Amino acid sequence: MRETYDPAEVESVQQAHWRAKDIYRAVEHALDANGNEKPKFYVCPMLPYPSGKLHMGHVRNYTLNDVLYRYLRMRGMNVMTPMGWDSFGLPAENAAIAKKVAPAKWTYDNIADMKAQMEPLGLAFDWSREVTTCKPDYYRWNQWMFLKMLEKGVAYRKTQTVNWDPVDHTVLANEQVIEGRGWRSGAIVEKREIPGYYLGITHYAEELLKDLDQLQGWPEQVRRMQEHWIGKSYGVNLAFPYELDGKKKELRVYTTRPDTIMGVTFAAIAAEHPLALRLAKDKPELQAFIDECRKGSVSEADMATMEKKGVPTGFCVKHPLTGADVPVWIGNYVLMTYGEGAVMGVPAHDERDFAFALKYGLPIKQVIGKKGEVFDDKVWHEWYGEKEGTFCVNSGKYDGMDFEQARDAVAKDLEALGLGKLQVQYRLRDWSISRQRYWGTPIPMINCPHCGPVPVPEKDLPVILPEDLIPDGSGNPLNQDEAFLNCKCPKCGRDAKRETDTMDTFVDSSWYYMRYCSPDCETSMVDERNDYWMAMDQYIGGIEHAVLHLLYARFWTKVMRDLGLVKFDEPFKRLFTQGMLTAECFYRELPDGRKRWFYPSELDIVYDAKGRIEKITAKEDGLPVKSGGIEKMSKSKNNVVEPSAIIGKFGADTARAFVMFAGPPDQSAAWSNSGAEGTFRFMRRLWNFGFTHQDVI
Ligand code: LSU
Repeated sequence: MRETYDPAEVESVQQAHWRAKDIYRAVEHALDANGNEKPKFYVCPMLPYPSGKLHMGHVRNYTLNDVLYRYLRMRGMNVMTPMGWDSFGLPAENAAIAKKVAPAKWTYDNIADMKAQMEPLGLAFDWSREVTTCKPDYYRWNQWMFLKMLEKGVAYRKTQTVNWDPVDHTVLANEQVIEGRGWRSGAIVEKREIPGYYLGITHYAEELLKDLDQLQGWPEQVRRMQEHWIGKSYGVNLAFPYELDGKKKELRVYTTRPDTIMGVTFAAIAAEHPLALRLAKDKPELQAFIDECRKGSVSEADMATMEKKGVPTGFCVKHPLTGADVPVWIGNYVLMTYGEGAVMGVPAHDERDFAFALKYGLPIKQVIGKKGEVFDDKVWHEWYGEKEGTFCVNSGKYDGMDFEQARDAVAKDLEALGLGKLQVQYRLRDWSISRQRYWGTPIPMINCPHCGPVPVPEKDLPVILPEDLIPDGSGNPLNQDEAFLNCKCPKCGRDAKRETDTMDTFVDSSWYYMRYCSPDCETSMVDERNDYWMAMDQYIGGIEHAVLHLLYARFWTKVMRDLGLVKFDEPFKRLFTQGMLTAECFYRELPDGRKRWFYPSELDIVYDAKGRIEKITAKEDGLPVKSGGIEKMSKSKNNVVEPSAIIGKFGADTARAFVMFAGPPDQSAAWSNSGAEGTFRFMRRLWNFGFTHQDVI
């Protein structure tokens, strides 16, 4: 043992020793010294997108994982922890467009770079289990599962209104539409009716909700977020009858507030509602409004914030209980894809309807009262929308009833008339997995001009994605790739075309953690090794995946269970969500009001005796620079701390110890150079202590 602490030497020698002995390879059913089977423990961090740069946030996530691994291994458990690459998706495709290289090359190069950046950290990963989701030996099982889901009716094709970017020629997910424009092209997003494949996650809505109770090892916050997302509500599905073209028809709406039914003063329908399209035939001005509504996004969030507009159709439906005329409006805030594509307008007790009625001078009729409160029909007050501690007024026989009494009584009366019934509804929508993009798992379907969409036979899997195409931003290059495109219909044998849409990348992350258990299995998606390691004992990752990834993975597991592939209901017994790493950022205001952000290395920073900043100046001109406070590490603010720089300066043990000492692991923690130096001094003291006492240790 040397007297001076030289992390570079210690770490490289030690890591070479670990590698030579392959000591992190995990084996099923390992035995202890007495020949007894050790208890197993599967701890897994969320795998990275191979962006090319390892982030300090990754270091925190993976070090937490590593510490738990080492602790439990020392406690005599058979611990396994793997690593892999979430390597399909838009970042690779966009980088490919910008750099004019194939996304495959960009991705594989980045994986190699990131692996090289991870290596010096000395993490205890069992690399023999590495999973790369963009490789055919992995994604073939996405395709296989898709076919199984299709057989079971869990996967299906449907044409639905989606966000369409007219410049990038692709469908955008709701979160990719920012203020009505495509996030990449900036083009005003249009609504389009596009066919795509959906996974029936809503079949599992009730179980996904109920099983949250099993997940006591998850943060309460994450369980609540999933509960909210699933959004179970009890309401009434009811009909407003009308007559048109000599036929008796019904306008159906769903409401969670049947207690307000006597306050209905209008009905609003979506622009694509069949009734709207029918009425527009007689009234051209309606068609103009419908066309206007076609622009704009279909996200719920945008619906909530956009300016509400509407046009009266001049047509009336009948109130189901009173028979009174209810005027029908077309409203830009009503979505065809949510509920029935029509809503009952109760302006006195719904904030959106209230704004709409004020704007268009529609009657506002109070039907809910609260003790000691006076109703005012000019200004919205929170209590108008409440259903706790309120009672019906101006509602005839329902007067005085509370919410539940009124809901049940109204439902009963509607049912007796054959015009409605109680219905449970979920906010959760089926998962749209089709992406009009190249860099993803090909959807294993063949479009035949005679037979329609036909599934690729199982024996022909995988459908291989060509890796040499270079997208230019004008749409999916698979559409131009004859070798990929042309095939024979498996049903009739005539010429057909392959489906060119690919799957959402969240499909890849829905089960990668199971593939780690049997990464080399060629005959099936998972094998008995998965039964040994799963369910996972501890999952560690960011809170940003609280809803999407963690919900999809739970759903996917339940489908696998129903196919007899696994025996458990829930994939992750315990979940830990680490906090973000933050760092101070520095800026100077430019004459035009924008901010120029400086890297800390471009500055001279003078600290006072207590470590507080006294003065900041730029090296280039000696003029003052301001502190922008502590913010999430972000490229745009130039406050990203590079792990390799820290490891180079202080060694991996300091980087690892710093992120562990920086604060409670579930809370955000601020990076500071002085803190890193302090940690380094601590490591040196520890080394000196070991050196001094080496004969005792
Ligand atoms: N590939 C997905 C992903 O988030 C995960 C998959 C399971 C859907 C954490 C930080 C992040 C996550 C950062 C892990 C960057 C991998 C990452 N992380 N801070 N990939 O590469 O904490 O929460 O983005 O647990 O700044 O690192 O992140 S990722």
